[in-house]
Amino acid sequence: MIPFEPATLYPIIDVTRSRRPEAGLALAEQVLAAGTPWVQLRAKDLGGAALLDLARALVRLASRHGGNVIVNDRLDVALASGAAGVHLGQADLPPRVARERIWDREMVIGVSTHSVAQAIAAVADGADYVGFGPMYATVSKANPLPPRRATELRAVREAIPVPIVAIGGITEETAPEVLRAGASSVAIISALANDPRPGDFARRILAIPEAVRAADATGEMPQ
Ligand code: TZP
Ligand code: MG
Repeated sequence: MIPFEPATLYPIIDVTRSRRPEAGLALAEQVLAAGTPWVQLRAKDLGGAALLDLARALVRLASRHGGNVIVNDRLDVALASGAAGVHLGQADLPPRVARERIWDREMVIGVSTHSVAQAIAAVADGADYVGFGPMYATVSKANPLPPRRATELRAVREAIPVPIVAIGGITEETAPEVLRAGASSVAIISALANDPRPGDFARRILAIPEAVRAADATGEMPQ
């Protein structure tokens, strides 16, 4: 299995509602070219056939850049497209069942969680990483839960050994504090897609650890 070793940015290419598949691929190209190793495809409104076409195109694109694709919600599409992983919500297939269905295929399985208890359960059930959030108010998800607190994220960090991908309303301004609170990575939809230069946005998020190290050395906060 390709081990899930996330960079600080985990971009979600969301073609739900107004965003067209072609625009999603163009955005993905820019973040992959910037060096992002993992990209999630989220397409709540696409049927299986259209989603499979898009997932296959994204897998081809990612492999040209040495990147990997995780498909949101749909294990069947993840398997059929040759994606490296699947991301499951609390209402989707349980990770243990998904793992059984993969048979001899090795796949990264991520699970969305919203509490310490859910994070512990997800890892016990075979999650390779957990999503945690929402950290802030978000416009990208229907009926989001209230924002979680940084103290909850710290508690999740102490409770589980796998990478945590924080999500929900994260921006370039808030990403450093989320990473400092224990997230391995920040999952971002809108702040990335709305940036006029998504490749540069990705490069700046990917460079945060370096900026934090430099700031720690000089005693200044990273910009
Ligand atoms: N799950 C919790 S918040 C969220 C999802 C899928 C949406 C994140 O998008 P954005 O635009 O970065 O807030
Ligand atoms: Mg889901």
